[in-house]
Order: sequence, then structure tokens, then C-alpha cells
Amino acid sequence: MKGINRARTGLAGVVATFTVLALAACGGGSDTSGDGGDGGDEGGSDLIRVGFSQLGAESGWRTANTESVKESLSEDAGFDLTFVDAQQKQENQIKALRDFVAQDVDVIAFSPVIETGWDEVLQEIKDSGIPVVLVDRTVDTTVDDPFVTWIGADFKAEGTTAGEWVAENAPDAKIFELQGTLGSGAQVDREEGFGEVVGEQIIGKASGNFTRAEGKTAVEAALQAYPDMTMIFTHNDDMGLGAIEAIEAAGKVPGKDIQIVSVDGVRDGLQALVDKKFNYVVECNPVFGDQLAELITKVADGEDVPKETIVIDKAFDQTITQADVDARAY
Ligand code: GYE
Repeated sequence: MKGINRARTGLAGVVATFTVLALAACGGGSDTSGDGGDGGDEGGSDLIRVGFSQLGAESGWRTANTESVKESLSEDAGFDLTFVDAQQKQENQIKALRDFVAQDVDVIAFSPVIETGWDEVLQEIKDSGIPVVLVDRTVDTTVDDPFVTWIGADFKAEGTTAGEWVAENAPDAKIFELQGTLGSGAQVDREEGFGEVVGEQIIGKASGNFTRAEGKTAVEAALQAYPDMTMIFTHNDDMGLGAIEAIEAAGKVPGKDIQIVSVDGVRDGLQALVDKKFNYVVECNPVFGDQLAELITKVADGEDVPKETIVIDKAFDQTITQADVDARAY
């Protein structure tokens, strides 16, 4: 599944502490989005005009990411942001991207919901000369040099880290894998990283599309299909929280009868860890708006930027405290 132009990460299975996280605590919500997109240059304005196509609002991670992006790309910070939520539909994203081209924004940024299907629109953007900054997820395209820079996490390392915990702590577990949106960079790479370490322990897989409701439904079905499962590896916290509901409704104890290993580390996920319903959480840090703003500024000014910026993650086990959870910024 490796595409020639897929943004790739260079990290091995390393997860390290990332101090910028603490800074996220100082921000409140922001309201910089304008969905109207006025299209015209405001005479004399020095603002950098950015079109940002967010893929949706499917998870706690996404909400925190959107907040961070809007906060950092504010007018005070020098940006004129047009923010469009695609509601997890690729056709909505493609439409938004075409609108940004029509508006002739200075920079286009987007988080692709899945990896493939962008060839045509990426070529159109390229022909327009507007630089693309790829955010969070990756693309797999035949278009040559389709983006200037990419910022996001090392999804494969996240899967590897989760797998290593399982190999060490639950080598006999029978695992059901609750996948994210099929064909998304986060799903493909987490699955690959995890599978390389403990693939032979996996007894079944299904997608919960990164949402709590669909995660719950998938686990309800899995409890019937795989009665001997003892662990769920979920590609995000929201689906894991849905899994908790399904497990409890089936009269079993999450974290004990069925262990849960998750990715993200949003506050609700870490709370489940403190409550001993989750067993291990690999962080995926959504708060990188400041880094994104810096990249966009440089791209708009025609300055050199690195081809990729990896947002560093850490991981948590049940030794995490309630105070840690309460201090979590998102
Ligand atoms: O893990 C999940 C969200 O692409 C990293 O998308 C992101 C993933 C995140 O829906 O919660």
C-alpha cells in the first residue's frame, strides 16, 4: 500500500515526551472560521489567506486539532482562514479544495480523510500554483511533488508501540482489532505497525470509522463473532469508549475480561485508563497548530521548509493519575 508520494515518516518505534503539549492548556476556543470565504482580496491586508479543509469532527482528537488550528491561524496571528469541515466525506473535501483554488488563497492546507482519490484535484491545485500543506494524514497519489510539506504523527510507530506493550504484557491475548476509517493513513499505518509485532495474536478485525457509535456497533458484532477474544486494539479512544459500552452491556468487564489498548490519549481515553477500563494508551498529539502556522507562514513567504515534521508522541499505562487526567488540555 505504499504510494510513491505518500508522506512517510522516518522514526522507528520510538515515542518520546513532547513538551509543547503543556502549552496547549492556555488556549480557549476560537471562532476564526469563516465558511463564506469572501474570495476577494481585502485591499492592503497583509493577512495570509489560508484555505483549510478539515476532514470532519469524528473524534475528541479531531475536535482538539480543529481548536488548535483555528487558534493558531487566527487573524491576530496574521491569517485570514477559511475553515471547512468535510464531515468525513472525500467529495466534500474535494469540493472545498476546488473552492480554495477558485478563491485563489495563498496556501491550501488539508487533512485527507483517506489516502487515495486525490490525483485529479491535486493536479488542479498544482496547476494553479497554490502551495499545499498536508496536515495529519497522508496521501497516496501519482501526482508528482503534490505538497510542499507535511506535518503529522508517526502512525506506524504508534502501532508498533502498542504492539510492543502487548508482546510484553499480554503475549497470550486473543486480539480483535478495531480499525479506523479504512484507507486512511492512520488506519493503514497503525495496523501495519501493530501487525508487525503481534500479528499472529489477532483473531479478527473490523472498522469503527474512528467514531464512538460505530466502534460500539463493531464491538457488539465482534463479541458474537469472536467469543474467545480477550483484548481489543482500537485505533482511537472514541471507538474504545464505544467498545466499553458494548462490553459492559454484554456483562463483561472492560480492562479485565477484555483488555483495551488504544491510541490518542484524549482526556476521556486517559480517564478510562485511570478507571482501569483501558489498559494502555499510545498518545497521538493533536495540538500542533503553532507548528502548522509557522510552516504556512514560511511556505507563503517562499522560504524553505522541511518536507515533513513529525509530531512526537508518548504513551501511558495504568500508573497514570487522576491529576494527570485533570491537567490534560484536551
Ligand atoms: O487518531 C483519530 C481521528 O488522523 C491522527 O483521526 C488522526 C486520527 C485520530 O479520528 O481519533
